[in-house]
Parts: sequence; structure tokens; C-alpha cells
Amino acid sequence: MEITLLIKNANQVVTSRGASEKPLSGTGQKALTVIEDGAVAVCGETIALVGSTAEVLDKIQVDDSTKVLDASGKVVLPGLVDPHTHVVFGGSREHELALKLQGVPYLEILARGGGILSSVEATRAASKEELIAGGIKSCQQMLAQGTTTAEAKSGYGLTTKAEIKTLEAIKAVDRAQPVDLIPTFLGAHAVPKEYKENPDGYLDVVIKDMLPQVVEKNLARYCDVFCEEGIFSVEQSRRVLMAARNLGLGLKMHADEISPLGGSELAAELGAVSADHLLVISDQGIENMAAAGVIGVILPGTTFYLCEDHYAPARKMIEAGVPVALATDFNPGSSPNNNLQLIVNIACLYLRMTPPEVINAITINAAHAIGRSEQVGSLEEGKMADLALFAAPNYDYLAYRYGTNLISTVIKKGKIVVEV
Ligand code: IZC
Ligand code: ZN
Repeated sequence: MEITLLIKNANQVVTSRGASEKPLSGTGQKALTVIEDGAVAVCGETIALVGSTAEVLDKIQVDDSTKVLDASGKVVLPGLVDPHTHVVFGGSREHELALKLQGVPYLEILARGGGILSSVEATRAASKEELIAGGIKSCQQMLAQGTTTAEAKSGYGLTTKAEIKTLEAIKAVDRAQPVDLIPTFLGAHAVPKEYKENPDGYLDVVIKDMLPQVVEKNLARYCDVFCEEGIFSVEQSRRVLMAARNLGLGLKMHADEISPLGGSELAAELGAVSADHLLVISDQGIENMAAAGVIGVILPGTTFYLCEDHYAPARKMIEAGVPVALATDFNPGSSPNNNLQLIVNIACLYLRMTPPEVINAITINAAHAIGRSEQVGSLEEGKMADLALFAAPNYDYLAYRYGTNLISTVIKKGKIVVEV
């Protein structure tokens, strides 16, 4: 086997391995496989060997064509996976900052026609090319911060035409730059102003017009719903998700973020791959998600940015056996951050997750949450050679430092795509 790239002498290689079939939960979530003085050998786009530097050097042949990276003083992780983003959108919402500082709640800004609806207006007005350009720029930022795979939702179009435009833009962004994007259809993100008095009429359009076209054009792998007080009820969410499931899409939910409506219970009932947010999840919701194996995708950057004092009960969820993943929720309103390194800090400090739990949550469990665990999320022979090298003496350091991009090198499919 020809070794095209060798990373050697790493202080630590963190593999997140051993979890290809099921996401890590309970004691599994707490454990991390770490190789001191580690090495990773790459053949083309895939990982050929992972082990200690001595072991790997013993087993492989290095020749003039092998690119060798000395990772002394560095920690090597699987390329980070961000399983919940709204990365393609028009405009931005910095003008809402003043309202936010006056204490106007997120849902009140939306009720006044701002918030998501302000981004809907800008997204409808944008050309597909403008959406693509914005998406590429954001993905380049993500890549520079260690993210090599991400989920990407539509949901700022809210007409068939604008939703399709967004999903086609996501596909184009995926092809145009190294970060792999997994597309999710979020037509049920908000009630557009044309249907203010008739939300069920809007859901008819989502179910009868949008969903069949999205599936027919193969533009999404998952369907998501914003199940929230004043947005879509549990009943309305069930309608959309069941229609999506019948068409073969996987299911995701924005659940139990602001009001405890019971979205988590619905996610468990329908066999969703994940329920996301979960700040006000009930004990029953935790129990049902654990029993059904639904991944809890926690978005603590959003809680931070909405200035909420109550974070998702991550400890309770982990102790109850819910597999936990973490994401940025990158979006123009409630979380204009696309850096998973900051999520590591917030998750440790405010969710009280340990660094091993957090690392599993942004690698292998995140990969499970978007159906990519066979390809990415851990450093194992045969998987895609996606790696993030951090200028850090050990993995605890990633949770300890904050606000500085610690990336030194990012490798996507065996190629160096970022070098600091
Ligand atoms: O644009 O505010 N929560 N959707 C549900 C969002 C936040 C995105 C936004
Ligand atoms: Zn979201």
C-alpha cells in the first residue's frame, strides 16, 4: 500500500474509535481512546494505519513521494463534525442586536416579523449564486477551525421555489469546497407571513408540494421541523415528519428549546436520528430518547448567545444513556458562530461535560447524527482521512484555552487543506 501522507510524533492521537455501529452513550461517551506519541498513515483519501509512531513506522514504507508531517507538540483529532447548521442564508441580522440588548426575547423579535422572517426576506431576494458565495465563505471559516463535515439546513426560503433554490445552493457549496455538507430540508422552520393566519395551509404546501420535489430531486437526506410554542405544535410536527418518513427521509427535530412541548417524546416515537436543543426536555423525554437511541444534539452556543441562564441538562442525559452530540447551530440569528472549538469551551463550562465526552460529541456521535459514521468521526483504518491537528500539548488544552483558533493543520480526504 502506498503511503501518501504520514503524520508522526503527535503528542496525542485521539481516535474516537470503536463506535461504528452505534453512537456512544453512558460510559461509552465518557471514554476516549488516546495514543501517546501517535501516528496516522494515509493512503490516498483513506486512513491506512493508526498507532504509536514506532508501530506505524515499523509497518509502513515511506518513500520520496510520501508527504511527512511532524506533529510534535500537537494533538490529532478526527476532522470535526458539526451536525446542526443553517449555513446557507441571505443577509445578516446584526441590526437585531439592539433589540436583544433591550431584552426583547428571540420569539418576540420573530413575532414582530424579524428574526427568522428577516432572514427569509433576504434569502428570497438573494440569487442562488449569492447564496452559494455566502455558503462557501462560511465553510472556509469552518474548515479553518477544524470542521471537515457539517449538516446544512434549508428553511429561509419558505416557498417551494426558495427552498429548492437553497437546497441547490447547499449542493453547490458542498461541491465547491472541502467541507462535506449533509443536506436537511427545514421547510417547517417558521410560518411565512403570507400564511400568518393559516399555518396548516402552509404545512399543506410543505407536505404536498415541497417534500415530493425535494425527494424527487434528491436534495435532502433529512427533514427537520422547528417544534416550538408559536411556531409548530407537536401535532403539526408529527404531520410533516411522518410525510417525510414515508418518502424515505431521515428525521430531525428542533425540540424542547424554549417551551417544553414534548418534541423529544415525538422524536423518540418517530425514530428520529436526533432531537436538537433540548434545554427544557422532560424526564420522560430523556427516558424515551435513551430507549429509542435518539441522539441529543445540544447547541450550547445558542443558549449562550440568547443570554439564557438555563442550559440543556447534558449531565442528566448522559447519565440516562442518551448519546450526546454537540453542534454550533450556525445561523444568522440565534448563533452566528461556526467555530466548534468555542462549543468545546461552552460545553465544558456550562453543560459540565468532560473533555472526553465533548470530543466524542463533536466527532463520532456527531457523525452518527448525520448518518456519516461509516466514513468519518473517528480515526480508523479504511475511514476517510479527515484530520484536525491542534497546536495543543494534550486534548484537555482544547477545553482550557478559548477564543484562539488552535488549528495548525486540517486534512480532508488525505489532502492538506489548511496549514497555519
Ligand atoms: O435564524 O433564528 N432557532 N431557528 C430555530 C433558528 C434558531 C435560526 C434563526
Ligand atoms: Zn437550528
